[in-house]
Amino acid sequence: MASGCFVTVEGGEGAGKTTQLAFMRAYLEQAGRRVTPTREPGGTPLGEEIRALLLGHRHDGMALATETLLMFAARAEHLERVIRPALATGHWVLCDRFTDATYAYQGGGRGLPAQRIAILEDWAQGTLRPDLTLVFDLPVEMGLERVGRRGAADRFEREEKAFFERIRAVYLDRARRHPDRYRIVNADRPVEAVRAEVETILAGWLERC
Ligand code: T5A
Repeated sequence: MASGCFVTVEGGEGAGKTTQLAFMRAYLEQAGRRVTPTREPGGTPLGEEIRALLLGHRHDGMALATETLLMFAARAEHLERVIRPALATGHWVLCDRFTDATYAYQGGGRGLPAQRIAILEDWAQGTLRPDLTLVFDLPVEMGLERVGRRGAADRFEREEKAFFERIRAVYLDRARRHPDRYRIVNADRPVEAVRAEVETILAGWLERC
């Protein structure tokens, strides 16, 4: 059976990833594809427990190495139990954040050298990389305003604006350096306009997976 397509969605806080991922799922299912939607950190029972440790406030100030290794611990479990099995049975895997988020947040945001992340990436993933990564881009203030309306901030959402500017810069840099894999989507538009562009991108990939 053909391997499925591995699609990740990335971007800063409140970029609309979760909103668009639901539309992406519906679009692909209508096109007759089998889809596994999932997210990081999380996506497995163990991963969701790790997510609670990472996003909650019980361990405010955890060491950067701890934070990074927990992201990859959740990711290793996710790859083994969900992502690889789904791809192997021909599913499209739609993942709300993946390793680009580690480069952006722990690398750009917190200053961990990218080479360290690359070592963990190679170890946990082997040669597996997303086929397509959509980077939802919008001004930092706008994304924070969107998530601010939701109420209590998680451990990352409490960071200062400069932290999110560095994250945005890493995403844009990675996307521009590898245009074959990444698509930058202007997320500073109404939901339906973003959706239309995303569906056009996906339409171009239906032939490939
Ligand atoms: N993280 C994650 C790391 O540090 N390293 C890693 O390796 C990984 C994998 C995850 C956190 O973990 C960090 C990054 C994150 O800080 P999360 O709660 O999953 O935490 O955070 P996000 O992925 O940022 O999820 P959010 O829900 O905050 O943002 P989304 O999914 O981008 O946005 P969404 O769709 O929920 O929309 C937010 C709000 O905006 C509205 C929606 O209705 C909603 O109210 N909205 C729009 N409003 C106007 N116009 C549009 N086009 C809109 N689209 C959505």
